[in-house]
Amino acid sequence: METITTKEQLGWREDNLSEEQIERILSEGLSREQIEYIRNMMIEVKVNIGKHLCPTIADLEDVRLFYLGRNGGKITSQLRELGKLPPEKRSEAGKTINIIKEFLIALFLDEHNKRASNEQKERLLHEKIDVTMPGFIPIVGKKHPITHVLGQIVNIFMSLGFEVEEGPEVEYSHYNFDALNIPHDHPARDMHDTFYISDAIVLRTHTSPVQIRVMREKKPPLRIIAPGRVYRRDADVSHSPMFHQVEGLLVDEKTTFGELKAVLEAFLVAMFGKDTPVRFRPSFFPFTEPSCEVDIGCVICNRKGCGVCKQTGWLEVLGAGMVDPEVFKWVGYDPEKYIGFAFGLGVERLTMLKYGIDNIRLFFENDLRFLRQF
Ligand code: 2NL
Repeated sequence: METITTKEQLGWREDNLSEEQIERILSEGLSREQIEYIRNMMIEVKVNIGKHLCPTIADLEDVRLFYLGRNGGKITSQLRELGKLPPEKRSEAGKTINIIKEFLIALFLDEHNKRASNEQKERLLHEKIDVTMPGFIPIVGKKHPITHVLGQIVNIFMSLGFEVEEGPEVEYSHYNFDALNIPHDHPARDMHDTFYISDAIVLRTHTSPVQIRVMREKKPPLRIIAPGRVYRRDADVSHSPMFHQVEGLLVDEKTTFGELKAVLEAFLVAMFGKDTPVRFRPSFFPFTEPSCEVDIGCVICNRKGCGVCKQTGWLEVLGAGMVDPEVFKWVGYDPEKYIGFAFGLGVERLTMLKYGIDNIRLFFENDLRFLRQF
């Protein structure tokens, strides 16, 4: 059988193959029949991927799969069936089909690249970006009004030298009630007013137990605030079963009621403005003696009298007093040596007064129309 190793032997006038491809074929020393087979196969494939037959990458892929697809591709199948040929024919047929496979892989890659760059050119030609179109405004979150006001309160007291302390929301009734001199028959201890986890464990009804814990661990002087969630069995327009409180405590060897007044006045002026009227009224708490309640001039009606201040011109914003010696005894402080003041405020109530909100439930319904206003 004639083996072809030079171009002259081929005697082709017009080549459908490149110089490199011809050299590659000649290097294998194939028969004329095999070489014609390669050339005819390349012509067939080129016709099938001619521009008008498969203009897009997807069309090209269909043709590629027809020849090179893993399952049933024409060339792939031929490679698989080499084993069925008589042994003396296998080698030459194998070389032939592998050359075709090699040429086809290169051809499809080349055609793919041509189409890809054409498709991009087309797209860029027709795609227009209107830079004058309005953009999308991203939805930006913001702080919950309670978080916002709680942060303000904490910042004001920190500027007055108070440190922030935290403690558990599930608390011993000992720390929540007994330590604070709250008698066993006090209505606050009732199952109807307090969430009991068990006989001895409650959801804290105020953050005072945080201060009890700190006093048990640290010696005076002490200047702390305890912000956090508290729980009471109560629900109406001004009460929520969960709300936020900030309590404060200062303990030293010489502490006066005048200092209590100065600290709370400084806080209220920082919170509500420098001309805010402040007044102290006598009151009672089991954990302070003497005790007082603190009012500010009504921010809604400017002390003329309105529905919010119930025609009194004043709004109650704080409870406070000098720490009862019984509390000091409970935590192991000498009541003859130490004296202190304490205060407490409800964050929801303060926020409602500050913004003129008439229903506490608005804070917990997650209605963005409400929350976005702050
Ligand atoms: C109110 C009244 C108050 C306290 C809280 C307190 C804490 C300790 C000792 C003594 Cl550890 N007192 N806290 C004192 C007076 C009033 O809160 O109306 N809160 C919303």
